[in-house]
Amino acid sequence: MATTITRLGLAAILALGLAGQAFAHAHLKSAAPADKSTATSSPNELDLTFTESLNLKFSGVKLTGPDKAAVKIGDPTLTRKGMGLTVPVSTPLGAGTYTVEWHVLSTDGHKTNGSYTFTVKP
Ligand SMILES: [Cu+2]
Repeated sequence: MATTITRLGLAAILALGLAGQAFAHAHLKSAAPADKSTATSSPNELDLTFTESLNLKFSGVKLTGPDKAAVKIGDPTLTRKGMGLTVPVSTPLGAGTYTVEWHVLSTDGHKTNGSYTFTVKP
């Protein structure tokens, strides 16, 4: 009897855990260059990792330079089982602080967005 109750309890915990995951939104977990970091050379890509897998078609990144002008960057690709977004940066970035604005649609259908900055100081 005690074993049955324990099993039911475990099943309930598992079900709650899975439901919680299904309803979670995609939040930025980490990035390279990292938030508020200083890069000693121009990065050749922006690499963002999210907490959920993404729908590439509705996800994107915008890079703004120290002069507030948009920097031309490549098309994003999905990495790390759909939870990573990698964007090539072919334009060498001069010294200054850059802003990365991201917007994503996670595969559960929720949209999230945010921004962070990094500094290039060669
Ligand atoms: Cu969600």
